[in-house]
Amino acid sequence: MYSYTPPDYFFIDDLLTAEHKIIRSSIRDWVNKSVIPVIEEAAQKHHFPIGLFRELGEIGAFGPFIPVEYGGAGLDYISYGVIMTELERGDSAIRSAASVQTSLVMFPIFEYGTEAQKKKYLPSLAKGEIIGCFGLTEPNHGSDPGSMETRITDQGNHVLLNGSKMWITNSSIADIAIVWAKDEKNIVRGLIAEKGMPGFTTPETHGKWSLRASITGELVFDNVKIPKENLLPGISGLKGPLSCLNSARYGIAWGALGAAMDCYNTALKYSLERKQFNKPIASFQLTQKKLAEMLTEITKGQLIAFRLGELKNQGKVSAAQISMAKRNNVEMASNVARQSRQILGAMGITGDFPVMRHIMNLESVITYEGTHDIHLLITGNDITGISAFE
Ligand code: TGC
Ligand code: FAD
Repeated sequence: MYSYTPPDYFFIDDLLTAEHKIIRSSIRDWVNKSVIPVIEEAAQKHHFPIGLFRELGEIGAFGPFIPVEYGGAGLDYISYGVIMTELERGDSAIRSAASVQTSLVMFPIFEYGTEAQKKKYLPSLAKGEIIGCFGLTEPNHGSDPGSMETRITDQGNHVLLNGSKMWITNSSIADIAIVWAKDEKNIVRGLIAEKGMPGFTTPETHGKWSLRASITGELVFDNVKIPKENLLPGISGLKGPLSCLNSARYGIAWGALGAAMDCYNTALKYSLERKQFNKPIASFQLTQKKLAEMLTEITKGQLIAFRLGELKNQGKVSAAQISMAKRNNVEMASNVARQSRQILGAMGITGDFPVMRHIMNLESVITYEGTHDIHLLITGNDITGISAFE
């Protein structure tokens, strides 16, 4: 019987409001009821449980910080964070679905879209009636999106879109795609491509060993006519997509805590129950060292996430602070998951426990939204004022 008691060694709960706790409790209940019973089989079968999409909308996981008038919940960023933690405790794929819909699709429409675009798309995105995806990465340009080759050319009342995007979460099930492409002046522009537009295809990527309960694929554009009213008028330049990434990376910094806490919780429980040499394995110093170090690192990650949330709520957070938090918390979760697997011995590699699934998922999380090393270089740049990217 699965049970979950998240660690809170430094009483971070005392810093949360009653509203944060109510939100967390309702998302936790939903994850227990709707995600935990199905996620292992979905991951084993490399299948996204699509019915969960509507449910994510119903529980308010899409656009929690978007104003109520556009279908969001008008909540603060710590609320967004605790939602992401609970979802990723279930599986990174579920958090990914909420990250993309909220930060990479609703956020750019809300921040940079026209009033007509906001009214047309945001309420149905919030309810999970339509699915969005975000196309920035290309086959030849991942860490360096500024070199993208996807192009728009002006044709009067529409633009023609040509190029391709790769590694796109939810590409083949998305109704709309936020796509970033360069115009004739080499300026990055954002636009909304819709499923079914002639020349727009979305081949799926098969055979992933990571994020198996999430759909990943391509976006291929062959002379796709995009009406000018589908351009996002409020932004131009690479800072457009990068500002969306700030929001998603913020969510991941919180989300990774959920995976880490689930692994810690699993290892602690198992080590108290599993006996070797006539004693619980939790009684051995080497097991205690692992558990103590896991809890220490989780606690540091919780403090970073909470402070990041305060800074974001106050409008004071920097992109570099978000990078540090994403990098630290994902690496921490990955290390905690591996230590947990060690404690579980052979059982750790089975689907009877969530640990191996978290380990595999975190291999994607440490790469997407900026790799581990790119975030290190962002911190280096922030400290020294010197970019080491080129
Ligand atoms: P650089 O010259 O530094 O900057 C270009 C312009 O952008 C501005 N800028 C930012 N603006 C907002 N937020 C940020 N974080 C920003 N970083 C930079 C900058 O001020 C400048 O503005 P302006 O007005 O002067 O033009 O750009 P660069 O070409 O040197 O690249 C910098 C670098 C490497 C940090 C950046 O490109 C980067 O972050 N690369 C990583 C790419 C990445 O994270 N891709 C993620 C794709 S989406 C995804 O993975 C979704 S996973 C979804 C899921 O399933 O959860
Ligand atoms: P590369 O950029 O080729 O990097 C390869 C290696 O080189 C990395 O270790 C990197 O750190 C290193 N490297 C690169 N440049 C430097 C440098 N200057 N200095 C030092 N080291 C460097 N993208 C989207 O646009 N939308 C999505 O929805 C999306 N979903 C994804 C889902 C999954 C499951 C995955 C795995 C990826 C997804 N991505 C998505 C793509 C993701 O953002 C990219 O994979 C990521 O940005 C890295 O790009 P890359 O894979 O091309 O690696």
